[in-house]
Amino acid sequence: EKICVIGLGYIGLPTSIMFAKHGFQVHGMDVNETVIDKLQKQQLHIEEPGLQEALDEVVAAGKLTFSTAPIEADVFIIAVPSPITKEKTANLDYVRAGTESIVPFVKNGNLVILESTVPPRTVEDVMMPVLEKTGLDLHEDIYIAHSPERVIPGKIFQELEENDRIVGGINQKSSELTRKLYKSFVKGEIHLTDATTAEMVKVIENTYRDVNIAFANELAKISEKIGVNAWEAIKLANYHPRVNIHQPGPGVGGHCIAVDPWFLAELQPTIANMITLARNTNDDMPAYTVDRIAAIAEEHNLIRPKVALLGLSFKGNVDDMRESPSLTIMEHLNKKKIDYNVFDPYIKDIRVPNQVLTLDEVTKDADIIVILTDHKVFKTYEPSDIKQNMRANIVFDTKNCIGEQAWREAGFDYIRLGDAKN
Ligand code: SAJ
Repeated sequence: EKICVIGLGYIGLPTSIMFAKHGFQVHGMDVNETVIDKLQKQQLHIEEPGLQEALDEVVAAGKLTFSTAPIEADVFIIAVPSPITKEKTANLDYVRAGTESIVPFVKNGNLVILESTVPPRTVEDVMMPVLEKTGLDLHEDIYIAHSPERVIPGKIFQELEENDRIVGGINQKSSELTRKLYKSFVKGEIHLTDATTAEMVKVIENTYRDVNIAFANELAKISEKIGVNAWEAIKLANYHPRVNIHQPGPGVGGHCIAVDPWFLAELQPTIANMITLARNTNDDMPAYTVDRIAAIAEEHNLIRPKVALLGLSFKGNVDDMRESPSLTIMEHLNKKKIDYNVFDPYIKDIRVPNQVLTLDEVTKDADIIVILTDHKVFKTYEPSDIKQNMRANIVFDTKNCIGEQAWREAGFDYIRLGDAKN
């Protein structure tokens, strides 16, 4: 069987590789010529553990090819971006264009699968009208399903295989054919439903996480006022068998959790009150973090504080800066005219103003270190060495991830977001 994958990003590329590894002939297409040029030379445009080796293996075996146009196939998988507009609505241009691009190639008996995360009803109301242009009877001649990706960057291959999967067809046969296809590499359960429910399931998973994080952030702010360490309180509450509160932090980044809740809010804005409030609560965290930085500087009588930001990626142990709270924090620091440099050991080229490429440079003559991302490697840094390099010795840990004791012992004033006890 032949599969054509539309869109070769964080989802499309690993998914192409998985199918290529499991007996399919796969063709990957992307409209970005640079991406295709690179992939044809077996070079990557994204970072993910294990991706290079896996790509080399399937390309060498002749199982995966690339070009900027789709080709005829038995199965088409659309894995294109579905970003958000300034007005907080889904931009479905790529989904539309991706679907348009396969219209000339889709024939009787084919299966078309959408993997991109989309507002519920997109398959029925946006994709199907485009597929009508094939002239085929969409309920008789071909099969259509939504099978949302649910993998986490950094562990994509493991999660592609191990996670349960949701498959929602426009009819039973579409669902079953899609399940059979993914069963070639998915070890988790594959649950069948209809297309619109599958779209809903994907979006509410991320919305659940966003609302839960907003709750944690609110608890952090309350804790700071009432003499409590929110991290400790949350940890203890989570020993309850039916409680699972997430962690506070400087904001919610990435291209999923900070985006998908809007896909629901957009559909029913007057009903989605809690979802909207949670989203705004998390979006306010970068400004809150900067207010805390300014307050810390004032409490320490620093007239012109110099801040060392550690962490640019939106979460720990990845190089992905998309929608990172760090970027918003930098904007707020600019507005407040607070001096800063930023360093991220995962990002090895200069991508933003004020970025430096070594720990030494970022801490040089700095007063306050602000930890913004929970990279594991931060815990291996030697506070006493860093101290030599700094002016004042304050560390503000927004992710509770560097280990308070070592920094205190080295003579740092250690301050944690959401903690009134320090
Ligand atoms: N964050 C917190 N507190 C927490 C957990 C996360 O502040 O307790 C922040 C992180 O620092 C980060 C953001 O939230 O800035 C999002 O990170 P994440 O690790 O929660 O999620 P993503 O965006 O990398 O991946 C999510 C995953 N969804 C769920 O866990 C429900 C993943 O399974 C999805 O496939 C992915 O979105 C997606 O593509 O939709």
